[in-house]
Amino acid sequence: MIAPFLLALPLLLQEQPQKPGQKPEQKKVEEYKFEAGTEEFRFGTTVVASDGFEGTVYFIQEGAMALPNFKKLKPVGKIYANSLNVPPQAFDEGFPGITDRFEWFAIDYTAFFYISKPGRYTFALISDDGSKLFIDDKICIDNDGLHGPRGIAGDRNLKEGLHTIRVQYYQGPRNTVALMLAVAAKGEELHIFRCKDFRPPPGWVAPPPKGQKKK
Ligand SMILES: [Ca+2]
Repeated sequence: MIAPFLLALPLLLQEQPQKPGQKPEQKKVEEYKFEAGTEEFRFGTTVVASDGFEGTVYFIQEGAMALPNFKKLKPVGKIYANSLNVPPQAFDEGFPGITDRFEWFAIDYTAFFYISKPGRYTFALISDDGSKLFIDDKICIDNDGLHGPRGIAGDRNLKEGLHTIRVQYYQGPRNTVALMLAVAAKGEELHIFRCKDFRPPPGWVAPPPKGQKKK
């Protein structure tokens, strides 16, 4: 049994610009504490699960100062996780079953999630080194670059229904890592984002893709 982990980090609230090319505005918010939960703190396992994050692992060039262009890389394997909950820690084990590499790698995580209560949601992304959060293919948090544990928050209005989430992460040089994604609906405290908390209601059927006629 792993004890709950309380993380206290100053968070920057980041507002994404309306026009491409502009830098996001950043406001410092109060130091935030949240419980990281009691799961095992790792990036994921090779046990295939279709209802959480699917992470594709890549090797990146030594010396990388930012996230890679994933389209130009060949994947080395896949991992699966219900949440992204790796508090700041030393890391040297790599990915059992995939690779023992523990530095100069990147992971591209994707998942679907369902919003039952529409409204404004705050996300917080903590990483060592760089990371980015995309909701419905639009950037929500840019926490890229070679850096120690750093938390950035961003918010988004979400309609009822199914949404996509993508977290891109990279680890630069040895030996420390961190990757945590937290969420809060309006009036809630930030807590770890767990895919199982955002599943569609029983009996929900996905609408047909755009352009296809209903039968
Ligand atoms: Ca690092």
